[in-house]
Amino acid sequence: MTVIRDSSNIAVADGTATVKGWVQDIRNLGGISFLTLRDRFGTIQVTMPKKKIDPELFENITKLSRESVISVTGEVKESKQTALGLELIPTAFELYSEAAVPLPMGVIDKVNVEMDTRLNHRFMDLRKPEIKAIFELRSLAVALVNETMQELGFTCVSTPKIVASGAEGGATLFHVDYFGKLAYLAQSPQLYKQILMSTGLDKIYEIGPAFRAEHSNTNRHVTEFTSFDGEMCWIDKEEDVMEMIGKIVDNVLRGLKERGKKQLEILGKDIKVPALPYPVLTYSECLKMVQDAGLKLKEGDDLGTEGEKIVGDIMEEKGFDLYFIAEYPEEAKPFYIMEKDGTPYSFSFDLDYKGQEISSGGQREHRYNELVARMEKKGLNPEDFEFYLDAFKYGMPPHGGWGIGLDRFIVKMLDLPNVREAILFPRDMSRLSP
Ligand code: AMO
Repeated sequence: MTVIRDSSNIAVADGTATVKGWVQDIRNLGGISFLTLRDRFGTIQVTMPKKKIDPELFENITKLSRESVISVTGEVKESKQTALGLELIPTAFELYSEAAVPLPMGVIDKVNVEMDTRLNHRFMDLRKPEIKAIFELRSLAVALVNETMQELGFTCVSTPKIVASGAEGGATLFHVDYFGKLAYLAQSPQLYKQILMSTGLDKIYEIGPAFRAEHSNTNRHVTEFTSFDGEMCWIDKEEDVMEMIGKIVDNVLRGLKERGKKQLEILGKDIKVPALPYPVLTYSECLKMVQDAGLKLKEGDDLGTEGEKIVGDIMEEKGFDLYFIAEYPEEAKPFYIMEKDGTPYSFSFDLDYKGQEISSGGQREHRYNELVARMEKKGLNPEDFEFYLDAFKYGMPPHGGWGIGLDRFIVKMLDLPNVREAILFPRDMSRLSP
């Protein structure tokens, strides 16, 4: 008999196996007891007919506390009553770590536990297969991004996270005391991915942490998120970047649907893979939709959570989950975005997924003088950005790029209610641990 679980966790010889894991549950029915042992693959039933088992072994196993970590060695038998089709009749066991009683929260109990309680005891929360499955899918998403980007000829880079200037506005900068000097935590790799465009590494990507001192507690903002950024040279227009994002997102969604079947089944979810190309709306069209729905927004305003939701509902009715919103007013976009000459608009876009922004990007201003002028228009001092501007003085190709919030991407893909569900140990205004 061969039982394949994990080479490190089960040894099968002549129907004898050793399985290591957590005691999920013990049921004593007098003459027979059952222990459910859980590992990362699922559960296996340890069956203990009292009369057939050494009395001391029976006594020691059945008095174990839930969530203790043990190994059980025994005889593997086929069993029609168990989900795995197998059961283990123990001949020996070893206790590695005894779990204290009571548990801070249950693993299999069907009671609703508040998100705060779950996050306070995240190690325990993650023992639930449906929570663990989210992070296995997230891991697969990262692997698929890496595969896709390498295939498309992008170079993977890592840029500094302790920085001298912020790119995404002063309000969300975290200050760091850097040996007596003021430094910041990087809000995005924006400045560095653009500097790299002047080097000949003309297609780069990064998956890394980004920090924002967000002063509001919402279900879509955290203070530390994972950003999947890309930047590419030689573009003619921002549509070239949008086409590239479409290709990448499509490949990742297809891969997740195919290779994440087991986890999706545990979660009871399916992934819809929208057809390419994703539709493109303009900001002005969206503003009108939102105003028609009764929101009091004026030209230049951010669509905001509510506005994005309204557009999302309209697009859902038309059968579109993923869509671009392009041509934002230049005043709504950062200094590094190129203005659409002679208009109040810019060569920028957001990618929205089921009524929520998951990415923004655009064509960058690569012309030195225009870039400095844009900085000044936004009230920034070009002297604070010398290290960045230098790269624009000595030959900078036209370029563009994007930043996708990986956490939000996973959340929208799986229809989770809160961005924190896709982050192992989320950080927000009121949470700094675990
Ligand atoms: P932006 O500021 O729009 O653009 O951020 C890009 C994407 O990052 C995610 N995101 C967040 N996710 C969770 N919590 C937050 N507080 C948070 N803030 C942002 C969102 C968002 O769409 N440099 C540009 C990108 C570019 O042009 O290349 C930038 O950072 O999914």
